[in-house]
Amino acid sequence: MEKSAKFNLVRFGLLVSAFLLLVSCGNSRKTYVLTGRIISKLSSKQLLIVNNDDIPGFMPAMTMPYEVKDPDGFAQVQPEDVIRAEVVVEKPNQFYLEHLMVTGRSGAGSSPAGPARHVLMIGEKAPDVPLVNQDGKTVRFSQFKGKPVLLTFIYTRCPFPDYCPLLSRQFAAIQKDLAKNPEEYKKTHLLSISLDPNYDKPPILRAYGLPYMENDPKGFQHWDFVSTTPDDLQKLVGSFGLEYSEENSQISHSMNTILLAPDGTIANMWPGNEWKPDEVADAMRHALTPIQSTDEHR
Ligand SMILES: [Cu+2]
Repeated sequence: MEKSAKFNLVRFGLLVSAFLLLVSCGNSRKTYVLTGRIISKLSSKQLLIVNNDDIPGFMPAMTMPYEVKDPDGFAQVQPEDVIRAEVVVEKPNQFYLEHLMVTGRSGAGSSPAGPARHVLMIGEKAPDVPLVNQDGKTVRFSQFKGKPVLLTFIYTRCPFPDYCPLLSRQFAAIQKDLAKNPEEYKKTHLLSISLDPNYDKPPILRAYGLPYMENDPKGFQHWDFVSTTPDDLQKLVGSFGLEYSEENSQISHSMNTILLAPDGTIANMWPGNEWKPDEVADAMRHALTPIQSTDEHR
């Protein structure tokens, strides 16, 4: 098994090199979103053999090995998992996966123990748990029906500049971008959900959020900072595929930013922190304008 896998690796490696020579000209760092199913896992090399879907501009649909530079992500995946990840291409022949996220499980026979949580996939509906915002008011996803809602998970005490503070800065950029068009602004909404419900009470969320809206509290009409009960938080992070644990008031967490379509189903997800605010703002605008079909279905 191990031996034939190695043989295949060499074969795939050659194939992949050939492809990359064809498709990559520059040597600047590029990222692509990969979706696919894990065929096997080689822990000794931190390699995954993935049957990836078509990755426009990078690789047609095929089964090939990927090096993974995300030890936590690597540890949590297993064969048969359907994943979403970022392919980082540094040079024509150098690429690896980052920000791994399990979005589903393939194979009809599920394990007898059964997964403790169901990670939602695109098109599925998010659980409508009550959330309490910076003003102490209860809000729910369902009350934004008809609007695309962008949500992410943060906590106010997060000490890592590249984590929650970065996500909040990116949300601030999206808020500003959408505000340029009052119609779009009115019909969209942002939500930052706290990963630290015991500490992030309404006044703390309010004080945290204000600077991200240039200290204008009117910004809260378009961007709520919310927390929920620890139980409901577990439900949410489980549904959105976040890894999160708390130890001595230090929270370690992965990142995922989710776009809910106007009907409350998941329209898109951006794991990690390397997405661009304008790309996400564009996705929100896109979700805003339903595709007008001129075809008559009969
Ligand atoms: Cu954080």
